[in-house]
Amino acid sequence: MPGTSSFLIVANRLPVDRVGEDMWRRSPGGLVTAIAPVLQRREGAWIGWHGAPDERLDPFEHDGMHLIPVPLSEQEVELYYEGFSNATLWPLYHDVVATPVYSRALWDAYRLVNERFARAAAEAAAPDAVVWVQDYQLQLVPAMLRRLRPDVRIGFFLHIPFPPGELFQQLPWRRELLEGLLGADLVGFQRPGGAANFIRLCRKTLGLQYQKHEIYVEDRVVRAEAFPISVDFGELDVLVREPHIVARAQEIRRDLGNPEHVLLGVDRLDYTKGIGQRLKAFGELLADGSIKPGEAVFVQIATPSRERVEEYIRLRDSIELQVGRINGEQGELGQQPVQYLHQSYDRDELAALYLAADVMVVTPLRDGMNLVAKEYISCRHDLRGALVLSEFAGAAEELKQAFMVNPYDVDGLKRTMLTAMRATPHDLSRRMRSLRRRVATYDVDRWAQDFLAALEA
Ligand code: GDG
Repeated sequence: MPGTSSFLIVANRLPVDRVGEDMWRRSPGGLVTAIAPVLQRREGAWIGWHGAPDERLDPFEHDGMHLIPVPLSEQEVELYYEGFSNATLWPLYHDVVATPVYSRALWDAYRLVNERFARAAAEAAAPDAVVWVQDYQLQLVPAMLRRLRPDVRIGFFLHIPFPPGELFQQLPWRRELLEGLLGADLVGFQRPGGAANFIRLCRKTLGLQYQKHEIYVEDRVVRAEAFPISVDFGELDVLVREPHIVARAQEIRRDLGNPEHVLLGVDRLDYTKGIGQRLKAFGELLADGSIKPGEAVFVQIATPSRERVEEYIRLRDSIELQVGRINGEQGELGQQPVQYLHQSYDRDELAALYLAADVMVVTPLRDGMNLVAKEYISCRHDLRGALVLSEFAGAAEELKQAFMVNPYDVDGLKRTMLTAMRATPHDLSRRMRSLRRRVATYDVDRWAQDFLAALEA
């Protein structure tokens, strides 16, 4: 029996975190920030795991959204989520910057959990519903759902990069993954390069014919195209003008000792984000005297992430060692050049930090998009502030006026950080004005509208 939702989001996680018995709060993170507003407007439902293992919950309402929890066992969290999603696909899709784990047990769990999500979607979807499946954890759902419900329109969006064939071909289950995605009517990517990689792989691995963005699968046409995700420019632009945010930004600078330059990094603590690279560059600038003691402070917010996955445990140790070394060698009593915070903050505090920072340092080794870069731009209506941006972030395709870097090139990174610190107000405002035009036009609404218009066309 079909369900009643004419619009469905299917994602690994529900867009909420539990804050007490039956108390929920909208969660931070790229995906939620982007999609929650769309769902509220469309009065649809969101299918996803609620975050606690071995627990079944009934559907519930939160913040104007109908939420349908999918249960996961403790073992599935380990094998499907921490395992195949975050120890296999995540590193494979990010240039193999860590070594992917290939294990049949992880794959079996991934398939099983994808099947459960597909069944939940099939039950909730009204006849001819629109179903929008999100991200790398659920790449088999489109084909599984199509088998159960050939009447629905299925879109899929990949938030992380789609790798070139040379890397993707490592995957023992490469055919199954491609076939899973091809169950969708529209497969969206962050960059045109991702769509091109996918199309080429479909031809090479599955022998499918294609023309431009269209792949021919039996009697169907599947479109593969880029839809660069964005942020809620308007909301941030209004928020940072509020007196309490302005006051907090000034207070942050005071607390840091009013240095000439505040540099800022905001990332999940993830090995793709290039946190070690930027700290190395900053540490060397202090050590070689390019930056005088007390002249600059680097604030690094590293939000806790995937804390049980081995690579992440190692990364945390290595970053914390590095921070300790820099502060130990370059600091003075009461003066620490790196302020490292392994904590989560609320939106207001992040906005105040963006406003307080002279130089935003975004240096991923590979990143689907990177919303932090776009959030920083949205907050700088004062046209001050410099964005240092890795050419390997999806955002680099759009944000050409940023100070571009190759994060693997330490000398280049040092030079660019200095250039950004010393840029004239005129240069900064010229760049920021153009960056803001781009993000204001292509905001998150535009992203969702473009994707859904293409899906429903
Ligand atoms: C994936 C892709 C793609 C971070 N710390 C806190 C916090 N955040 C928010 C940021 C930003 C989001 O989380 C992070 O988004 P990113 O895009 O930078 O990175 P991923 O988490 O890796 O996201 C990425 C994205 O999906 C969307 O498609 O851009 O490439 O990897 O919004 O502000 N938010 C709060 N407290 C924190 O401590 N409230």
